[in-house]
Amino acid sequence: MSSIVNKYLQTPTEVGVVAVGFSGGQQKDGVDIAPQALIDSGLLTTLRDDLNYTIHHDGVVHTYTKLFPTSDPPLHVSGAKMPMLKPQTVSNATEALSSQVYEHAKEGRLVLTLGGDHSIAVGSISGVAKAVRERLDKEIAVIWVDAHADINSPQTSGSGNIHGMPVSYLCGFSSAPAENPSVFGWLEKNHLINPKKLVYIALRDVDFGEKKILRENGIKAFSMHDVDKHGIGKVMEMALEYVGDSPVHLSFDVDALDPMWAPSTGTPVRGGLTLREGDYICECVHETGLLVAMDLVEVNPNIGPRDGVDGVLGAAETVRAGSSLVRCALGESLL
Ligand SMILES: [Mn+2]
Repeated sequence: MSSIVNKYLQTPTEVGVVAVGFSGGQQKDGVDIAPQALIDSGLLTTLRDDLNYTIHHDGVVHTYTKLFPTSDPPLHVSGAKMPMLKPQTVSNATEALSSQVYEHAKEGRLVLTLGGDHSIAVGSISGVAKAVRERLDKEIAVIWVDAHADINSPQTSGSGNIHGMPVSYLCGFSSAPAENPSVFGWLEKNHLINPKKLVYIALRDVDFGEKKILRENGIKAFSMHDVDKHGIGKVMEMALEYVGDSPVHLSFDVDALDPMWAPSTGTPVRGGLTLREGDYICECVHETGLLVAMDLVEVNPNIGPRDGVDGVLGAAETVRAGSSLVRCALGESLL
């Protein structure tokens, strides 16, 4: 059990786990089987047996298929180059997830969301933001660790994939489109985050339109350039100073890690974090005692070179890396 005292959780030894087998925010199958792969690798047992957490988990990997509309055509939004893909599917799934996460967070538990693609952060972060406002009258800070900024609006997106847009919706830069107001129409003001309390780490593949959004809104970001320049130690010092004493939601996209460490992910980008640097980020966040929620997303066990015998090479490695990140954020330490 960690010796760090958590400042904001009412029951810091309890973790609410939501397993989200959802891939609708992008095009590749497989990211939906990640939660089961993480659980099968022993992640939850380790949290219980080695880190002494009480785990609240319904034992279900949620796919939300009952909530999917029978037809979900691409949504052409005014001013957009590409239509939004599976808009109602993503909206419905994240709405349900938001309530699930909210139910755990309002009890004062740490919430761990296992994805799934990164579109699910619209659900997890909104649920935590709402619960923390109600319970503590505070705004959360979000530490978004990712190769990508995921802050496209439907207008700036070059693909229409919603996993590249969650931050835009969470910041309130985008909202339900006039062409179909039921898409993310469920997002209320108390679900949103303050862009001034958002900090990125490990960015290295940011679209032109996203760079403009980051600049114009003065959003704090540490790219891989900053990690190279200052080292991960100094970057974490600066990132945590920026966060101050706000409750922290850590949203970790496994593609923040270099493909050498996490090859099985949908949009790998070379030049990323080492596994140790990723673990270090999580250890530092744990040590603050501010962590109230974590997402681990974009592990895709179907992606990677095939060896013809056991299936995908690199999948087990990526699952192990993801599992390590979660354990570090929840208090596993080297000594
Ligand atoms: Mn992402």
